[in-house]
Parts: sequence; C-alpha cells; structure tokens
Amino acid sequence: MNLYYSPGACALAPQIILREAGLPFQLIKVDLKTKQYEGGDYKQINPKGYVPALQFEDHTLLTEGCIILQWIADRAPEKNLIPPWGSPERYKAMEWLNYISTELHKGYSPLFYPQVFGDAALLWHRDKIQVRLQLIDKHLANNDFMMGKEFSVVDAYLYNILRWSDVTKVDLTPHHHIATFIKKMKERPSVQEAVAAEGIRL
Ligand SMILES: N[C@@H](CCC(=O)N[C@@H](CS)C(=O)NCC(=O)O)C(=O)O
Repeated sequence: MNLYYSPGACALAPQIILREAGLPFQLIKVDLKTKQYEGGDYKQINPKGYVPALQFEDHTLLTEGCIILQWIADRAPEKNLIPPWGSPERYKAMEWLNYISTELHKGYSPLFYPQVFGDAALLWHRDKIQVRLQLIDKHLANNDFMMGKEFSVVDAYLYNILRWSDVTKVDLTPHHHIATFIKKMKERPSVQEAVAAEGIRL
C-alpha cells in the first residue's frame, strides 16, 4: 500500500492511523506545487492532484481523508480506531470527521495563502475558526478524546489540522483543553513516528 503525502499536509492523519492499525505501507512524497512525485506526474496517479491518496497493490486508489481514515480503521477492528459500522457511535465519528474536514480543515486552508486573500478575509476565517475551536475545546473539557475515553481516527485528523495553527497564526491560547489534547497526542508513538517520517516537527 502506498500513501501519497506532502510534509505537514493532511496525509499525516492517515499515516498516524496506518501506524496505529499496524498495517504495512510505503510513503511517497508529492510536491504539491509542481504536482510531481518520484515517478513523474502525480496527476497520472491522482487526477485530483492533492494528498492524501492511498494506492493499493492492484493500483486502485482511494482519496478523501475522511474516507481513507475509515478504510484503514475498518481493516483493524481489534484496534478500536473507529466504532463499528451501523452503530450510533460510528455516525458520531463520521459527524466529527465531516466537521473537522469542512469547518476546520477548509477553514484553515485560505490562511496558507495570505497573498491571495486580503486581510479582511483572513480575519473572517480566523474568527470563524475560533468559534469552531471553542466548540471543540468545550467538548474536550468532558472527554479525554473526541470520541470519549479512547483514541480514534477523529483525534488523528483533529491533531493534523491543529498543527497548522502556528504557521497560520491561529491563536490556541484560549483553548486549554485543546492544549491538553495536543500534549496527549504528542505522547503517542504513532504520532512521533509519523512526524519523524515526514521530517516535520512534533
Ligand atoms: N477533499 C480533500 C482535500 C485534501 C487537501 O486539501 N489536500 C491539500 C493538502 S492538506 C492539498 O493537497 N492541496 C493541494 C491542492 O489542492 O492542489 C480531502 O479531504 O482529503
């Protein structure tokens, strides 16, 4: 299995979950600016041109982070990385994944392009993100992890996005429970190994 990634981008969460699941995989680096990878034109592999993408032995491809995370977790049910299909908790996990994807991930994205978005737009996005983070901080006040007592795919994805706060100047200081969450995530061997493999800081 190949996981296409770019250092620090949103393929970090699937990589963490592959490690948590104990599945064998190869990391293949993509230059997101040029859309090139070691084998040439990345768009020949993934016409969407973005990461993450998971490529199987038969060369078929799975894209979209939320779905990749669930696919991996479902391969290792004994690791309890996501509640089982059909359970009410599974829908809760999918609800959080979608929230992180659409409200946080795609909220942070414009902040990487200050030259494209003017100050007013950046301020608007940062304010929106603060509202989203308040909700998550409140949730983490009563839960060790996003799905309760146990680590899940939701935490990997959330950690992946929160890592971008420094570089995008999103202020995390008001969110004490998020700070505790990040600390806990950094203690996980899967997280330490994943960031080391991408050559990025913890
Ligand atoms: N809908 C995709 C979006 C993935 C995405 O935004 N990937 C970013 C990195 S975090 C990317 O590769 N951007 C390059 C591009 O859009 O060309 C998903 O949820 O997996």
